[in-house]
Amino acid sequence: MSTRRGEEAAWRVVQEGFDPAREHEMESIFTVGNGYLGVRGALDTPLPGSRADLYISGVYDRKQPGLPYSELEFMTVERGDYPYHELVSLPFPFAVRILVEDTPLDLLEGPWRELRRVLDLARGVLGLRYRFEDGSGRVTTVETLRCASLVNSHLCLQEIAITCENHCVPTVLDAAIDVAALDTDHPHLTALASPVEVPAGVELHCFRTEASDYRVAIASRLTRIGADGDGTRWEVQVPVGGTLRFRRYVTVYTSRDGVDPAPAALAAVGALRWAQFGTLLAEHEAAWAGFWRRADVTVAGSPATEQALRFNAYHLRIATDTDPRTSVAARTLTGRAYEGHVFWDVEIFMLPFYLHTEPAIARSLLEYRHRTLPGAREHAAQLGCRGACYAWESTVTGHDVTPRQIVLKTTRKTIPIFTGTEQIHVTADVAHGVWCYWEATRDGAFMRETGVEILAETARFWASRCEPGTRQYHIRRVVGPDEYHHDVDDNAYTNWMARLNLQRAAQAARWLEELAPERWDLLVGRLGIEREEVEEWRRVGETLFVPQPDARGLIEQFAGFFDLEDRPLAADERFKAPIDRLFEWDRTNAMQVIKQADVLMLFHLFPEAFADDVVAANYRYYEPRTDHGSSLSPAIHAGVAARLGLGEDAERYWRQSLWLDLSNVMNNSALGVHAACMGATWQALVFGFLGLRFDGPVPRPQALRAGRWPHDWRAVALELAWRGQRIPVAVSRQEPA
Ligand code: IFM
Repeated sequence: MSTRRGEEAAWRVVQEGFDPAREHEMESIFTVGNGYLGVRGALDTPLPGSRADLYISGVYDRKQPGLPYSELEFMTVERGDYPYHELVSLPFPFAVRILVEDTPLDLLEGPWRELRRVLDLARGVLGLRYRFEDGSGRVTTVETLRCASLVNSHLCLQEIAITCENHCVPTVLDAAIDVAALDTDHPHLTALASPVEVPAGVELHCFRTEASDYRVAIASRLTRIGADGDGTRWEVQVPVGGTLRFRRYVTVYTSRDGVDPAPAALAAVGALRWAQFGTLLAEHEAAWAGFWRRADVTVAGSPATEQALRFNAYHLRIATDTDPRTSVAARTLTGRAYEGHVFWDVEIFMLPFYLHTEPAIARSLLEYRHRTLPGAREHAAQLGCRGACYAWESTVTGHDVTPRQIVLKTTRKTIPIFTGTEQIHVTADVAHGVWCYWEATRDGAFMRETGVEILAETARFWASRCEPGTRQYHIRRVVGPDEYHHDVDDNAYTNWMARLNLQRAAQAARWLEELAPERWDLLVGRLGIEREEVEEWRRVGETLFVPQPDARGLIEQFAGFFDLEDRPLAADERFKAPIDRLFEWDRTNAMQVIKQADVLMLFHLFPEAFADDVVAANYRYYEPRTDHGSSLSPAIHAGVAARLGLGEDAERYWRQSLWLDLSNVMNNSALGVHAACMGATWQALVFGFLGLRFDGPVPRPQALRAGRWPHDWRAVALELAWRGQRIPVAVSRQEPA
């Protein structure tokens, strides 16, 4: 019995009680979504100051200067007129207000006895239970359930049950969506009058985004079970102990969906019958069950690990779907940090998870990069180069939306941001993603129609960006993964990835030319590729300087890194990077202090390319100099430490990464969950603790690694999608005889 309870608990995330100071963080964690939309997990009656937002993938608008960037105190200055700068927040579609004989059930005002928020990961539903007792001793229990359908991405479902435990007085449910504070809460929106007649009992809200001119419609229809008809406001009296039950359909459409959103939302909500509600919920749950068959990881001996892995997989799933016009924002559809921008996080940190669980999603994420090639070409031209340079921060067109300056709200101090023009490794990261997809799927159609073009255009960028030296090419003035250093030359990670990009582009070009010469000729004609260009990619790749291990086995992060001031980091300076580190950027730039895994990224991505002693020497050197100011860092350290048999380090970093949002390790989960960290955690498990290798006919783990697992793990099992098959992977710890 207790085992079953443990097993069930590993499928749930539960919050008991209520702490107003942590409410924004809870809203991120308890988000429901389906990749088309995400609704933060606010209380059904959101509190004043709540960030009860609905986000729709791809709906961006011009920057609102009053809204923060990546942290609440980071503001940005003038960002120009680009209309797709910032993910738009829309009103909360699950809002209800409940009154017991004119007394609102209010968590801040009235006494309440119980609050429980349960995210049921297996079913993809969020349940809330509240128990209120007012000044007259009247006890009312409210239970709600909500989800964003995984089957019909435009549909959300909600159930509300109100039990009048010890009273029989008129009880009111008002389910009107709150649009009163558009200016402050949803500043990108202008409310529009409905262009169509709205049937009685149905609510329709129409909006327009200011600069991007998207139209959005949200329709809501609610009924009381046992009553006839629909209505937004209900006043009912039930006998003592009686329960009032309501159900709501919400439909959401935008002009991006190729329809007129208001009639589409109305028609969709109107076409649903109440008798279907149970079936729609069951279909949604069946879709989640299907996902878990592909994505679940069991860790015998550690239900807490299973639970956190499931929480991460849940969030990665609700972050995206198969719409190739959009990708995954750094904080997904759960919050507004980084303004909804897409980074290298997707290809390097998340893609392996999708590749091996939902390859169709992986494909669409790469198609997004194909569709955004025009923006990337413009970006390359702005940087004085040929080909395509992907934006460090991208939204829907591929134009670079990285702020050039950040202003600290409290002091008005500004810092320049170099990443938009210098963190160009993202271009090679995308190319690497294309190659990984090809390796994992052998999807020839994708490679012919999409992959080769990305590889070719990115290789052209590098061929023009690399500078010839006396004997070798060099890449100067970049920011590597470690963002504390800018204007650096020959960053090992960037150069390694650029070389690979050039080599693979040459390889893919040859492949296409041999396999489908007419297709290659078309591409050559369309892109104006000169015959000698492919040879140039090969030659530049071959002669590009890539830092190698020195006599100590160390790879220098960039030219001159070892000459910088070397001051050991105090324990309390790690994981909570002091804000000065960013704001005293010129001083930081002169020190050997690293924000996140940089050289170590190479060992993570290309484990076979480096001997253990080289990996160990670099880990020993760089790890103490890294402050993990980025959530992308701990999982990489966990995986590399697991390879090296540094069990204690591996476990410590693993724990930090696995529970990063559930424990609010970075103290900023209020602004959305950290999707790259979630994807990297999965990789630390699969490539680090299981040591998965792809050097045979099918991927295989290295059973020996089990000796380096956290002490409580007995066995790990999962399935991996690989070239059209599903490969079971199971490893057990060998108990000493
Ligand atoms: O892409 C990352 C970067 O590596 C570190 N800062 C945050 C970005 C978004 O997650």
